[in-house]
Amino acid sequence: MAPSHGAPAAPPRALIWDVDGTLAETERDGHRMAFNDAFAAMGLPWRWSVARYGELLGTSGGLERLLRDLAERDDAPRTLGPRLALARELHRRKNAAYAHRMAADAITLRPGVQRLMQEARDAGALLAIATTTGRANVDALLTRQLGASWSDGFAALLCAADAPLKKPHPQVYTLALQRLALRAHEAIAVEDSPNGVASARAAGIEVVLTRSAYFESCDAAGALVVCNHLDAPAVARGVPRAAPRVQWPWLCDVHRRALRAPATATLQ
Ligand code: XBP
Ligand code: MG
Repeated sequence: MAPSHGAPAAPPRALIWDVDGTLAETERDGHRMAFNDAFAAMGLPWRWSVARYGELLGTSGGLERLLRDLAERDDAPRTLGPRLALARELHRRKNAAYAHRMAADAITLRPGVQRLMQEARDAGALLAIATTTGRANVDALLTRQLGASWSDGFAALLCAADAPLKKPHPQVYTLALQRLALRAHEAIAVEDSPNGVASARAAGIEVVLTRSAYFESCDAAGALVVCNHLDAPAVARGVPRAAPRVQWPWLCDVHRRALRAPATATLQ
């Protein structure tokens, strides 16, 4: 249960991170390009432009995204069995291509990600991951960016295989809370997209929205904090002055205020 209004709230005990778009620009510059690698490797003329991928991003999950695109194409298999088999093979190849791209250091972490992780850790908070992508994809990104023992720094890792009901469904966040043995008001999520914000909010967790390239002007409704990246100025619901960047003590403060006086205003 959340603390009663007006009661002092303890600092958050965990910071739960989304992966794609939040830790790095992996959608536009990683998965999209790896899907195109897979189309080329299978001799298919299809390519997803930056704009087309943006449309498809409303569908969470790479396999689900492929199936949506195939269903809209005249030149894809018409019957479900062959279409599913093609999507599965393309998805498998996409993940292999993605691993190659990540190993080549194609993508670096977004500004402020490592700093905020360290600040939370130094303050005694736990870190966790709650993502729609597969564990192998997270591993490919973070091994290159944080080193081979990156997972030692996280108390819980929840990926596609753990939570088949994809964002905006709250399953991945509900499971993360269970794994951490915490209640929703004891954690903060970091997300880059409306689907991600909706997922965390549906699990009862307050959210920092760090807008990624595809969501530069998305609706921030439901978010506690919104910023263009974690080292950029940030505004918080119900707090008149922007902060120069998202720092852990400030985040604890706005979270505490939110718990004491739940949402009356909405961020734009
Ligand atoms: C984003 C997703 C994923 C990736 C592709 O997840 O929706 O589907 O685009 O990865 P999040 P897969 O923002 O929650 O990290 O191909 O493994 O699905
Ligand atoms: Mg994301």
